[in-house]
Amino acid sequence: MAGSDMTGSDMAGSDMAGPGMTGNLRVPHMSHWGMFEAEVAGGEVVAAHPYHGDADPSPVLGNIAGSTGRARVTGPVVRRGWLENGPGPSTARGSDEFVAVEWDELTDLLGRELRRVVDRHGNSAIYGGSYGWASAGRFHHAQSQVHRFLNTLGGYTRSVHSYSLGATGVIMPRVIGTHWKLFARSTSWPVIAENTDLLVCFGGIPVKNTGINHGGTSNHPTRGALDALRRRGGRIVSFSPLRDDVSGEHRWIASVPGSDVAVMLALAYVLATEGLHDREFLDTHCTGYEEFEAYLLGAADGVPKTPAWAEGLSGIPAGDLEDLAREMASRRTMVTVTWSLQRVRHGEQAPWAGITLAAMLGQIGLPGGGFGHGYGSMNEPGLAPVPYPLPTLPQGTNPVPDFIPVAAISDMLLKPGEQFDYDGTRLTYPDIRLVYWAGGNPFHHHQDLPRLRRALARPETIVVHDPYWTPMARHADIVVPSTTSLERDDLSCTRNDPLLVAMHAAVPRHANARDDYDVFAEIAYKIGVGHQFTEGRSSRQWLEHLYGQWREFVLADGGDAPDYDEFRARGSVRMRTEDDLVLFEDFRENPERNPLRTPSGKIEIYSKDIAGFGYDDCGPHPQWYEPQEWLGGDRAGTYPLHLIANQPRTRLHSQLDHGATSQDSKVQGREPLRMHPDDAAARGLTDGQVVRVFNDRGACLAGLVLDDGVRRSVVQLSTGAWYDPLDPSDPDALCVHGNPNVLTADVGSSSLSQGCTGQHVLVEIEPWTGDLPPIRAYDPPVIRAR
Ligand SMILES: Nc1nc2c(c(=O)[nH]1)N[C@H]1C(S)=C(S)[C@@H](COP(=O)(O)OP(=O)(O)OC[C@H]3O[C@@H](n4cnc5c(=O)[nH]c(N)nc54)[C@H](O)[C@@H]3O)O[C@H]1N2
Ligand SMILES: Nc1nc2c(c(=O)[nH]1)N[C@H]1C(S)=C(S)[C@@H](COP(=O)(O)OP(=O)(O)OC[C@H]3O[C@@H](n4cnc5c(=O)[nH]c(N)nc54)[C@H](O)[C@@H]3O)O[C@H]1N2
Ligand SMILES: [Mo]
Repeated sequence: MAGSDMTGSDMAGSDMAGPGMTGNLRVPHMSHWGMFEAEVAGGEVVAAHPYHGDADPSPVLGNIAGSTGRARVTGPVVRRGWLENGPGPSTARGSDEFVAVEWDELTDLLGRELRRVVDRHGNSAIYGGSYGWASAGRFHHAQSQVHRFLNTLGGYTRSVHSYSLGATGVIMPRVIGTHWKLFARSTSWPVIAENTDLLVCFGGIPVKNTGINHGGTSNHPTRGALDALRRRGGRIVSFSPLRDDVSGEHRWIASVPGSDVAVMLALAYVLATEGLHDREFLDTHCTGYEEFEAYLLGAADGVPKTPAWAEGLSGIPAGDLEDLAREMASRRTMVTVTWSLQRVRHGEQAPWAGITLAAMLGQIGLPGGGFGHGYGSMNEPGLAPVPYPLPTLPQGTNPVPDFIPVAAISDMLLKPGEQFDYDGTRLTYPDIRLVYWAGGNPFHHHQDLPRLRRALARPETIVVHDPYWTPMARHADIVVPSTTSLERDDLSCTRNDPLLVAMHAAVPRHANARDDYDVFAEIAYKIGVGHQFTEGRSSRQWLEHLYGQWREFVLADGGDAPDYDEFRARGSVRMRTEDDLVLFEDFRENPERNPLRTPSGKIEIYSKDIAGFGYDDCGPHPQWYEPQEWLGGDRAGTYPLHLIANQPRTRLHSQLDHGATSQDSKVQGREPLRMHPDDAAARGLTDGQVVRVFNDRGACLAGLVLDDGVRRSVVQLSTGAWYDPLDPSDPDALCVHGNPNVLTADVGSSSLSQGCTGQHVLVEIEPWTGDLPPIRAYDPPVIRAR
């Protein structure tokens, strides 16, 4: 375990927390898309300067300057219908007007409503799953705050796993005993750059995504590592519908979206039939290869998974697959799978088949060989972890047993009392009366927004904390105006970054906004649980307390960390990291002494537990299931374009969609949709035109961008344009802005994981011939005084 030493502050001697060249104040700060100095003038952030140590800062920083005062919730408000008629289901959510109230009235009202629901229906009637990324910073992290708050009230129905990794989070623990170690203890970028000969990437390694890291990051090494690998003579092969999923030189294989598992099986078939697989590794480190091989060769179902079979599904010539399989077996090869491949129906199969293919190559645990999941999905994979726990606000305990897989939100609200399958159990949807959201935007993250709107009409009360008038805030009954991280002191760090950063408030609180912590504390005091929530500490005292706890770990580890005031003044502290990791190196060396946390201690190519569940949509070994939303099926007869709803290049999710970088990418104010010129010509469409994208679930407008780096019959429309219904009172309204989730299906990945499947959807596209409706998404709703 090599480690870099502790060198104290990385910013000592830099111009952080002092005046910069323009004479304006600059303070150190952190966002999920990187560390920066906020330059402040006239009470506003006028520039976000990337941290000088960052090799490849994210362009998303460009959204910050000048944007943080727009679209803000300026004071507490309550929906008129709720205020006048009291709690109850309502289809007026999303089109009703709001009434401005005083803070004292708002916290009274919230306290009383929470008490009512708990007393009458019990704590499980509160949904506090509250998924979402919120902002960087360990203390003011909105999820931690809302969960701690609801726990002091006696708990809430929670959610498990994420929209990011719904399928992986359930399948990988069963196959390799963990899912997070795949990212946090992944083979490091320098090891890949120095050792990998052939990087075979399913979904590419999109550098655009590595700008982001949950909780922040001080460096972005991906682009540099890929360049270093190529300079050494390493090669990159990318299976992807988009050429630019790998930046720079590589071999682009434009396979049919959703066909990756078929391709992986065909590569495995060549290895198995030509004796290129590592029988010894499969015997010593894996279980169930025999069952899988029987399926592969067709003994199980009469269909050998040959390259010719895969050609029919993927469009990739069988000969190319044969050559690639042989090359993979002859060189140091790493197989990588992006997270997007599991955000689809049957999402378990791609990572499971990927690790099985890597196991057959026998290079798992060798430097630069084996398997990777999430290189190019997030900055974290490939970065060195820190060896001690991070400062963490304790969330208390939640005694309520009810939970849902996170993407089952609409199902839960629409089907109280109904049963469903999840990971080998039968769960029952609780009867939710109150939904409490802080730090997330379901109108960004959830599928089939028309259905979500119907679901959100069901509860009696919806509470949303957000700094901005997001579509979710518009659908709330009670809207709590939060500060942004730029208005608060905090501290930030993540498990794979060497810097603990002192985030300094750059600007005063906007209008009548308050920190989530202060709002929760006030409600908690009003209902008699104040001390449990605050433990008597102010925000500033919490920061010092959390820092102090963390400092103990560092000192015990022989490191050097200054006291709190000195830390604030320096701006950051550098931690030790575990450099040059190789994923599963220990397990490879000695699988008996370092077993995986699976039932067999080995890689489970076949899972007896999953066999026991008997699911028809997730069997006991990786296999090919025909997707619903793909070009190979009947539905493509009606909706012949495969839309990829991937992560936006120009922002994080829906955050700061009104910022400069995001706005610069829009076409006539609409979200850009990329299409191959041939597909456009076939429909009489031209570059820069506004188009209508539709299927039987919904429709949106988008701005056309022609690009021959998009596979034919595929279009790409990223997530994140704020939902902007032409008629806000109609759940089926056209979104005039370009939110792809009006089109996506609200269907779980499988009975096993019930994860988000928003990445793929079939659509048709036609010219928009009507008048161009204005974008109103960033304008606040109607708010009246009492
Ligand atoms: N079709 C499709 N849909 C997808 C995906 C896909 O690939 N395709 N990807 C999915 C994935 S991976 C994810 S992670 C989700 C992301 O979905 P979300 O995480 O819900 O999206 P964000 O836009 O990051 O929402 C964060 C919200 O927190 C607010 N916020 C920021 N700071 C604070 C604060 O201090 N306090 C409070 N109270 N609020 C704050 C922001 O204003 C914003 O509204 O989307 C998912 N949706
Ligand atoms: N700039 C930016 N970066 C982000 C985010 C963001 O909002 N903005 N969000 C972050 C979050 S929360 C997450 S979870 C990660 C998500 O990380 P991912 O889910 O990996 O990211 P995506 O961009 O959705 O998808 C990556 C690429 O997969 C390709 N792809 C899609 N379907 C298929 C397929 O069937 N086969 C193959 N071979 N390729 C396919 C698409 O071309 C797409 O560009 O991204 C993170 N990074
Ligand atoms: Mo995510």
